[in-house]
Amino acid sequence: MKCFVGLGSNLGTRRENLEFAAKAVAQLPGVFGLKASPVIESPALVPPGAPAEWQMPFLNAVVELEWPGHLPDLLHALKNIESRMGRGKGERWAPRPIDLDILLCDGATAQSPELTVPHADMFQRAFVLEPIKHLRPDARILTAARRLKEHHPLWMGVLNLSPDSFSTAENGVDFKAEMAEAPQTQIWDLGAESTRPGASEVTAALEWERLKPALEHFRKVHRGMIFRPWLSVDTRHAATAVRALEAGADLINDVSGLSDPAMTDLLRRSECQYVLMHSLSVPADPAKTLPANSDPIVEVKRWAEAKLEALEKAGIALSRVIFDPGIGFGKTRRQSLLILQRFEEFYSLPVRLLIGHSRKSFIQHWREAPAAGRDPESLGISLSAAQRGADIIRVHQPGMHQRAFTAFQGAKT
Ligand code: A4P
Ligand code: MG
Repeated sequence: MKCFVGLGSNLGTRRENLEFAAKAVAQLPGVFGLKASPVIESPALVPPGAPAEWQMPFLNAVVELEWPGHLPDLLHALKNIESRMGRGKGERWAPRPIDLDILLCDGATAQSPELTVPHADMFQRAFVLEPIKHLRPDARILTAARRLKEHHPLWMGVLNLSPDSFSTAENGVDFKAEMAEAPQTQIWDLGAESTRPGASEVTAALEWERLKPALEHFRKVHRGMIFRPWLSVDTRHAATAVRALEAGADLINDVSGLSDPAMTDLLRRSECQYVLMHSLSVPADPAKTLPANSDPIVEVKRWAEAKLEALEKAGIALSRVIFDPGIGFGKTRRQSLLILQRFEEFYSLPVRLLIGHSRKSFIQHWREAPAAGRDPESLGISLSAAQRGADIIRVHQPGMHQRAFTAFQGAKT
């Protein structure tokens, strides 16, 4: 049966603890098909009156796996891993190198003090819902996560390989350096074609020439890791997407919103995740915007509903799809701003939501500045989007956004 196991660590080398425990779970006899959620960092939830030194931030993640036996046997196996990793019989909720909880199992429940499945508190806990929603984004989990006050968006860091882009990485990408700068980046988005207004179009061949070394480097740096960042490739060409998936990409970020008919076929044949973005033209044409007399949110949602229906009809599970309303693509400054202000209206769509506002020209609503000078405004918008429960936030300089958000959240609660 399919089971979801939650992992938490707030003592010692937290990331290594998660990795070690997940490998131990993967190696349990009969376990197969292990899939990992992204890792999120959250403040410790501690009981009232707990000592101040218990306030050590957690790393949390979820793994999905096939378990061949009964639930009590899985609990027993997990407790074994916990004790092998030095988890003592400490007080309830005390800091721990590892905590392994059974969250959900398909087709099985349990109801005793030794084992309650679904986990008794999972629908109230951001540190469970935020990672699990990226493995199982069903309506119940998405709704529960959005109702909570605490949110942990995934940060998607932009890595641009195109020489005419406004954020050029000069000699390809050094993932180790990027990750040292922004260790909590859960997704890296590699793009070889600039889509900003006025950019020239790039052939699929040139696109691949730029992407290939970066993808190979990414794979080498993360070989053998269970909790590695996801790699996204920003392309609207199915021919490029095929090669990227073969080279290990996890996600296709398609700013053209399925304009290449071969993309649907490709999605049917693969298991990747897919970002469906609303746009009217790529590269963005400032002259083509949504009609002035229409409600932009209604228009964009209607478009999304039709595309999602088409994807579903083509046999593509919506759990793999992420919708991005496409700030700045076919929208006036005011329309882009409205999308941010009324972001909650997109919650009725049955998928996760991504926001990509970073350095875009609508920011000049507040202040005229070239793209690279728009980071303070981008950061302000990120905090607002994170607070509203955007599932994924795509930014340049992800490290700065993560640090700001951690402080924002810490100061707020
Ligand atoms: N148990 C019952 N149901 C389950 C289940 N579904 N999975 C029993 C695992 N165990 C289950 O757990 C206590 C007993 O619960 C076990 O003997 C088992 O038979 P434990 O792991 O020994 O003790 P614990 O973890 O201190 O208690 P508990 O109640 O499991 O706490 P949680 O729910 O694990 O919460 N803050 C952040 N940000 N991130 C965290 O991961 N974790 C906790 C602990 C508190 N604050 C946190 C986090
Ligand atoms: Mg526990």
